[in-house]
Amino acid sequence: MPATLYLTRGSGNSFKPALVLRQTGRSATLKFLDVLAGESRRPEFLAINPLGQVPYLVLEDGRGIGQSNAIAWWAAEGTPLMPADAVSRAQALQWMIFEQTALEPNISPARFFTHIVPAQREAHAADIPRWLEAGHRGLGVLEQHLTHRAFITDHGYSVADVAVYGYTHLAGEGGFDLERYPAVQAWMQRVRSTPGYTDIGELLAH
Ligand SMILES: N[C@@H](CCC(=O)N[C@@H](CS)C(=O)NCC(=O)O)C(=O)O
Repeated sequence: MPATLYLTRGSGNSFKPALVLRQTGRSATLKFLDVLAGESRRPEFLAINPLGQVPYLVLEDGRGIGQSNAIAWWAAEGTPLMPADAVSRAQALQWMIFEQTALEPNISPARFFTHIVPAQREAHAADIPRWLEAGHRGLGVLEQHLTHRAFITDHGYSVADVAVYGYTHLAGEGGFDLERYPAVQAWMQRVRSTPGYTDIGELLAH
C-alpha cells in the first residue's frame, strides 16, 4: 500500500509536497479534507494528526510526517530535487525555514482572508497591513537573494525552490504587488518551466 498524503484544496502548504511527488514520480494516495468544513478537526483526523492540520503524510508502515516542508523533504530524498552537497542541503533547509517564518505566516493569512474567505476580511482588517508589511520584508530578502542566481541554492532547482515558491506564487491573491520583485518573477517563471511542473488548481483537483 502506498503512503497516504492528506491535503486540502487551494493550500500552498498542501501544494508543496504534492508538487515534489509529481515532479519526482513518487506515488502516494491523495486524500482531500475540507478544512473550511472542519474536517481536519474531527476525531477521525485528530487520531491521525493531533495538530489537526494538513498536509500530513502517513507512510506504509504507519509512521507519520507533519509539516509541508518536512513532507516535501521526505519526498525529495534520493531524487534530483535533493541538493547533492552538504552546504546546499543546509542552505535548502535555511530557506525552507525562512519560508515558514518570513513568508508563509504573512502571505498565507493575508491571502486566506482576502481570497479564500473574503467575507471575514473586515474582521481582520487591523492585521492585514501588518501581514503585508512583514510579507514584503520577506519578499524583499528573496528578491535580493535571487537577483544573481537562477535557483535558491547552487545545486539548481530543488525542494527549497518548491517550498519557497509555494506561497510566493500565491502572494498576489493576498494583495501583494509582485511587480516590485522582478528577480522573484523571473525565478517563478523558471520554476514553472521545470519538467512535470503542475499548477495548484490541477494538482490539488480531485
Ligand atoms: N506549518 C504548517 C502549516 C499547516 C497549515 O496551516 N495547514 C492548514 C491548511 S493550509 C490547516 O490544516 N488548517 C486547518 C486547521 O488548522 O484546522 C505546514 O507547513 O504544513
